[in-house]
Amino acid sequence: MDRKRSEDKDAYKQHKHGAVVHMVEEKEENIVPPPGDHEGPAGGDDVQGKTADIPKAFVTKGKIGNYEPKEPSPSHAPGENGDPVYTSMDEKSKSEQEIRQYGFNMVNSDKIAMNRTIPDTRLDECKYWNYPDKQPTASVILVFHNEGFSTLVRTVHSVINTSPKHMLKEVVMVDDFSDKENLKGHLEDYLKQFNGLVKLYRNKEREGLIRTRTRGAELSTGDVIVFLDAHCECNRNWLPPLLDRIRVDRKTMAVPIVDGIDWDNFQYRPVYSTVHHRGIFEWGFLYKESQVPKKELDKRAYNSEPYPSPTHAGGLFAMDRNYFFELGGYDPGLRIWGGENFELSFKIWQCGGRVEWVPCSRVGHIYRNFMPYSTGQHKEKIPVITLNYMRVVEVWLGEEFREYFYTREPMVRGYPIGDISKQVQFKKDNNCKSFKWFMDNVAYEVYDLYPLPPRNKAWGEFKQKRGNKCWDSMGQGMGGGPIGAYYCHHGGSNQYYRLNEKGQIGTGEWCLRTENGDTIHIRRCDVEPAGPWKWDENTGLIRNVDVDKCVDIGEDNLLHLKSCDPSAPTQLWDIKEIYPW
Ligand code: UD2
Ligand code: MN
Repeated sequence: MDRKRSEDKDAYKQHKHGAVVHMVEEKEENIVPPPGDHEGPAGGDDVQGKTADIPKAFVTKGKIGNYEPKEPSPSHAPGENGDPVYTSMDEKSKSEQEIRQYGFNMVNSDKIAMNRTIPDTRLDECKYWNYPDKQPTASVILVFHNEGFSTLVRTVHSVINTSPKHMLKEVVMVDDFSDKENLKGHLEDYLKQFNGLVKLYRNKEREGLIRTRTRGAELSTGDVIVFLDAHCECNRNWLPPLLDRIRVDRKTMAVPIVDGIDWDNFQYRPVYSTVHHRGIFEWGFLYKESQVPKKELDKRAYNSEPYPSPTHAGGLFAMDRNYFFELGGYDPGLRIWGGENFELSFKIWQCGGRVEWVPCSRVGHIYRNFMPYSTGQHKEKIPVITLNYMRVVEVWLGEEFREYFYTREPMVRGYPIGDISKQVQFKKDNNCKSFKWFMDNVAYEVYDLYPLPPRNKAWGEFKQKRGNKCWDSMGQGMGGGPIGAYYCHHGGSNQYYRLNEKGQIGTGEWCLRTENGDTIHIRRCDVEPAGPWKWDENTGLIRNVDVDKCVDIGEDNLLHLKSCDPSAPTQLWDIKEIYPW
């Protein structure tokens, strides 16, 4: 695998997997007792104001809500109730082959019914909401590139089975130039059973998920566009609570809670059960989720009501179709995969709309074990994801906040990102608010969870002044074993560190620290002490001020803290900027 490609894949892993969730211990909260009569959702003041004269969703005590489905009768088929299914010994090699192709175990998926049942993962209170009958109609848009067949069509079945008929105008499928044979004529034939409710379009070339979604929106005819990934299973009554928020305020992006479905055994697992979370980010724009500040929750009368969120993971959300286009849709300069979630959320918040997470709407999503497709033939020397982030940063962050991104990703500063004049003009024409406003009023917990990074003093490869070894993470990630020194490859990635004015040494979103006064490990930045480290440019010594020792290469090729010795070539370091582009 060439380095560029493998960097894209690493970036993918970090961006949506593994490091995704800012873990917060889930405490059992008191679930609100059976709800009493209440007109809601209370929402924010602005929403209340605008909606004084239109019908509201409401809760009735002990009486099941108007769109609640009947509980399905239990069956013993594989995967029912979201239970796991397993691969037998004779299926092993076939399933491994499928996993390599799709990132999912299709052998197991093929055993599961198209209309399998999944557990109800909502708060109990969700059953008692009543939603006005008159709702905007929805076009559910599924874009796909080389997806497995049964997971793809199970998504279609699930959308249709779980949506009230009069609310679902159509399912719009857009094939982003797949080359898998089973997605060709066979798919058209399969979709005939839906009698025209499901429409299939195909791209003439690979556009990436972002442009393909915009095309799907253009081809849609419903009032609201609802995007889902092409490997989802919708939970009970997921659609009305999303549409209802848009009915009340058309400038709301409504986001369901995304449960997990296992890529191997297809077990359906709730992501959070009682503690509400919302989407945020750190300064390299890795997507994070964290507990919703109490202040926001307290504005609501019921624990099952929607709450505002700075951003979302990207794949699953509903929006007024015209509003999407009033905002210019996605920036067409974004490529293939990544960053579009930030672009749209920042644009919405800064230009007068809002993003809400809706606890009573839950949809399961299969998280892949790896990205099975390439991010396309691009001439770029940096990952497309980073390039996308740069476009978002340049348009929406403004001078002050843009700097924090470049502090976190100094290597890409100045990389050409193409024309952004249309986006900048849009922001001006619409008097969109500043990123500082957004930070102070919407995403304020980010200040605490991911403090603004101090400026870099030096960054790049930490290379021996006399010798040819560089600091190297040696495949160790956050929480892992000690880092070492290895022959310099000048390619960044695992040999790429930053020293800042506060004396922290960082790599990616993490910091380096010693716990035992001997070896050096990758740990969270907020765990004190992360150093401080002092680099003496003249001698080259890098001293850990806490233990008053210097970084040395041990016999074992790991970095160790030893008594400082400016004559030891294993202790003398240059910090050299690298620009692989
Ligand atoms: C997450 C989002 C995803 C998208 C992505 C990029 C969730 C659950 N998923 O990654 O929706 O926002 O982040 O930020 O929030 N696809 C194409 N063309 C391509 C590549 C992908 O049509 O060139 C399709 C693909 O078949 C799928 C959808 O786009 O239906 C999303 O791709 P993914 O599932 O690989 O992304 P995911 O879930 O890792
Ligand atoms: Mn996905």
